[in-house]
Amino acid sequence: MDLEVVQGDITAQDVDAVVNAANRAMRGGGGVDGAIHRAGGPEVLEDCRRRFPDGLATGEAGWTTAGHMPARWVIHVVGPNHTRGERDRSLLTSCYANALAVADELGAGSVAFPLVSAGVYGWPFDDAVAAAVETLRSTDTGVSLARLVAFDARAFDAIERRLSARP
Ligand code: AR6
Repeated sequence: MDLEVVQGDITAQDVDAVVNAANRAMRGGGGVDGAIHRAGGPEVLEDCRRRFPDGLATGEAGWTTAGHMPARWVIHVVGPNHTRGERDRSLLTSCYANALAVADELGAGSVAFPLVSAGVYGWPFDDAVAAAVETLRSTDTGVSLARLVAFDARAFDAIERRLSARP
């Protein structure tokens, strides 16, 4: 699998699936989640209600339509809320592993990821980057392209440094 970093908006990525940093309620929110629901339109929320009437547990992943975005699917994950005391790192790494498993079920060849939990949920930034890169590198998957989407230059530089730290 190719693992790359770009700087930009995850909603604009021309990939099969974009990953959403959602919350357990799965009814929208701020950050990536807000951007995805705005760009995808109301059918994303309708699909969330239909497919996830009880929401989604922390660390898990599930898919909906991507509505009006270039991608075909949104793979929603719920990262741990570090700010509120959810500090079990395996809940963060499982977001990436479970998202790849859902991508495999869908037959998605390319998937764009945000830095899950690195925003509102307050996971220490460098470790959020490390968890993303190490899990995407080590998970067995049929996905051929995983793209980490950095929202700003700081995130881009941090991801690029981590990617080049080891082949
Ligand atoms: N494209 C790419 N990255 C983005 C974008 C974007 N459009 N917008 C923000 N980021 P966050 P979390 C970056 O807060 O920490 C929501 O309210 C951002 O700079 O979106 O998992 C949900 O509903 C940061 O590096 O997700 C939940 O309640 C990273 O994406 C809660 O926030 C993740 O930031 C989830 O918090």
